[in-house]
Amino acid sequence: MIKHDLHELDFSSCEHENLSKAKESLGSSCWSAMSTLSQDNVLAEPYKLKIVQPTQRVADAVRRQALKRAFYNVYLLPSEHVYVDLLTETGTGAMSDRQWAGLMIGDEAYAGSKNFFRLQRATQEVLGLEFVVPTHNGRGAEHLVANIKVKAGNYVATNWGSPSAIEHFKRAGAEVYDISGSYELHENFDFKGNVDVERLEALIHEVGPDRVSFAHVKLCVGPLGSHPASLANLKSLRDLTGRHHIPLVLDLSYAAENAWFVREREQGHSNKTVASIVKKIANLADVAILNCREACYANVGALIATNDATFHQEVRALVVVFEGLFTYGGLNGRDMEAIAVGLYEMVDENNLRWNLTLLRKLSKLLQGYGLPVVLPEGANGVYVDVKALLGEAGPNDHPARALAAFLYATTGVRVGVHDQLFNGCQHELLAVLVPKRCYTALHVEYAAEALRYAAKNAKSIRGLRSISPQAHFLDARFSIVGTLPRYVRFYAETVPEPYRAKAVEPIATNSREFREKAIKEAGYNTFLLRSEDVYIDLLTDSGTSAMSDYQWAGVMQGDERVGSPNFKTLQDAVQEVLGYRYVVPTHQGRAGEHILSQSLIRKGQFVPMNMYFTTTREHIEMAGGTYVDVIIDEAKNPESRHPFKGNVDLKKLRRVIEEKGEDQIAYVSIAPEVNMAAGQPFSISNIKQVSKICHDRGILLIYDATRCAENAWLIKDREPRYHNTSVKEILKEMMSYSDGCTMSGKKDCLGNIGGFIGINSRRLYERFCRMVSIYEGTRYDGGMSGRDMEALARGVYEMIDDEYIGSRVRQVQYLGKLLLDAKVPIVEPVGGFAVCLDAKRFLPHIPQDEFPAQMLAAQLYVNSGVRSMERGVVSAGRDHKTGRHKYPQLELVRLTIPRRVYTSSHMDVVARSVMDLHNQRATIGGLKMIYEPPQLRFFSARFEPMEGH
Ligand code: P71
Repeated sequence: MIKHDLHELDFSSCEHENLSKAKESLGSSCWSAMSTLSQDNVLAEPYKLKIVQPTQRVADAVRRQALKRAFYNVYLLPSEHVYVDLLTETGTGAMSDRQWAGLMIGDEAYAGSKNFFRLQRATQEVLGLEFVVPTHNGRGAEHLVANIKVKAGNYVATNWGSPSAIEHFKRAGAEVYDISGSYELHENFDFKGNVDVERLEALIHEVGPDRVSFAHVKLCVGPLGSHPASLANLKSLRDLTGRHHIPLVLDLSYAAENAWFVREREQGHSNKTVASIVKKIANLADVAILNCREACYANVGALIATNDATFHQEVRALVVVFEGLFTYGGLNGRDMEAIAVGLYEMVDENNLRWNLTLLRKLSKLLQGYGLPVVLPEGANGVYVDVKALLGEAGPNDHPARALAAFLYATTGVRVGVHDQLFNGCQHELLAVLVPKRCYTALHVEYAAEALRYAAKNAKSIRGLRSISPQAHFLDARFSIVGTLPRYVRFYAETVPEPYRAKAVEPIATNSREFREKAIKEAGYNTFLLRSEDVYIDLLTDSGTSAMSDYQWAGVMQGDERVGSPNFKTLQDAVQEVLGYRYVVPTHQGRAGEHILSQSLIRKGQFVPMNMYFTTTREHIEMAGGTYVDVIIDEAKNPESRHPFKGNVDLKKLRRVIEEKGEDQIAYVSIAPEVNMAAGQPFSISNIKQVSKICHDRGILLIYDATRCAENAWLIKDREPRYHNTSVKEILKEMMSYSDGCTMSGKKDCLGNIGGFIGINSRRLYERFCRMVSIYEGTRYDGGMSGRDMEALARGVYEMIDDEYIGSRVRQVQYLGKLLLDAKVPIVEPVGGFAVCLDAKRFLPHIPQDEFPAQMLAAQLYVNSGVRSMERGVVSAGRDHKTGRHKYPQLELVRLTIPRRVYTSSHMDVVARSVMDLHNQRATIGGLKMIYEPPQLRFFSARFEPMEGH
């Protein structure tokens, strides 16, 4: 859990929820054997976020108004007014990157689309069924099946799993007969989804098999929540229907979850794969329906699959009437492709395990808060028994709906309702349905807090009255009995990420043996690993951000012609957000450094900096300049808790200028959030003075603005005068003290590539432009594509969103806090983009010329697949004059957190692994360098362990 307010964090004394809390809530089974991370103990999402969709907090007044306009029916609320949306997980989850890629290879042919054949193959491989007809969604499939299979006046026996199916059966003239098991809501039984086979048998005896059109069973849904059926139960159902030649229609939308529970709870299946159990279940069916919105992470579509050639012909004949052609069934080619990919993901056990882990976490939290949760936990959500919660004192009229309305109005969390209106459900349930791969542990914690709050304040809810008696539950309208009760404003301790996942990218786990081999082959250099062999990649935050959906929309709007408007968007963004007059695009940061250094430095000149950065110094030196360090001494002491260790030592700065002479100073180069000092910020009061010193002497002050927004946030957090100032304003002020900047667009600006120079002087602008046209591209693109400029421009606006940047930095601080609590030596205070392990204190027995940080990074990878970066003696390189290693004071391993990519659960895994290494630190030895390139050696140097290790 991340505290709302960082001011509350006092690292020395604060008692903070740490890993043991996380461990508790995730269930201890996940935490065993952590030292060798493998697929069997996934603790965090088995994916990273790839596209995020920002969510807005919604003001109280807006929510109340929205609820009124929605006639107190949460299903009628506009989603943009919902903060955390747990209304339904059907069609609302995040597609994988491969599914999104599938959209791009949609073959929009009318007949015989490529994507249909891929879909057919996936159906055969995953379900083991030969024939498939797609339909536009579940209702489309149910409609066709009802139309073909129902004989008017006959019975359809169903477990009441799908309200829309029942509607279709009735419309086709069937008498609907309930064969759902008769379990109590709170009965503790593993398979409350079991079908009442005896009841079906009784029906067959009573009316004769000819009068039963078919049996219809939807797995893992129903009036009690989302409970599975045992394989034995399904088999006996199959035996019965088979004996009487009654077709069995199985809705397999939750077959994978059902299979998971079969393996977990039913004897004799513990060594089977989910995929094999799914196939087994599917093969019990004469007709299978699959709602792809529920089953396979798709936003649209369903399938009818069968081995029955005659039935298949019938479906093909009818699909053209209601849906489309048999090779597209009312779907885009691209959606068929996304479904085909999704079918394989449906039986992916890493995904399933995590989805269910998150649900279990939610259930445990709610139970801990004393809410009456339906147990055992089911497949698609957590159900809260509102009658038990509110008791006699609660309202009689639609209590669950009233509670859902109150929950939304007060907290912005929306949940579903299962009641009489929903499928004639006899209970009053809040259905907390978590969209798959979309929300994180923090969202779930927030929702749990919201539910606790609503439950506590619900006593005074008076209920809702229906004003639309015949309406479907989605459209029903209500008036409120009395008024919404007065309430104490909701305050959550948990601050969830201000976005949800819209696309995810699977990440690999592998064995320790595999990683030992991989790091050896990489010469113990994490730069030389293949990313596909990395589990959690904390090498860098550079170019690794997840872009927002809005940025991706910008990618689509890239204009690749000469004179692209995308440059103008970028120029406007830089001028508006950073305040520079002129903008010179460059393909990334170091290109700007090249141009700047070559344009401003005369051989023999000096560049004072607040610590060096590798590429920046390289370019200064290549231009014949010399870097002079003017950062405060505290920056080099990892134990100093100075809040602004990025500050310039003004005395040092004045001295350099005096000693060298003003005209020997090419410019002063200052970096916000100093990279090599573990992300330490400077303060406004310091930079103001630096600016004055420079400008009094006619010296240019140029920023390396790479992480300027994070610095601004840290100013807001740590510099008392700025607590109530927005990041946007702080940043504008910060930048106003300089004359220009280079910028790597790959960090704070949320681009995957790109950069620019901002400059106020017209003369310098022209000079830079001449260089750009030689080395980069034109002055209107800097070698970037139109789409990248557009995405970057949009990122520049997004980086100054206080919610976003706060959440970003809090995540970093959270990891730091976990490590500090465990007494792991890290650089303090924790900066805004990385947590740095202090290798000198971590491995005091390894001398610096045996590269302790390099080895620590290698061992972290071996331990858990987490990739980090050495920032010590290897990165510092050699002294050009003496040829000897430069021995930097800081010997660090940087755990760099990409933006909007990983979750707090990933941070828990990282922390756990570092602690593990710390416990066994005495066994770790040093390295010797066996290959060294001439420049920026850290990228490609190779090492091997010292003898004896
Ligand atoms: C980082 C990077 C990327 C990197 C660069 C060199 C070695 C290892 C990793 C890049 C920066 C940066 C600062 C403060 C300029 C650049 C170059 N950082 N200034 O931290 O942090 O920008 O990568 O866009 O060319 O992993 P560029």
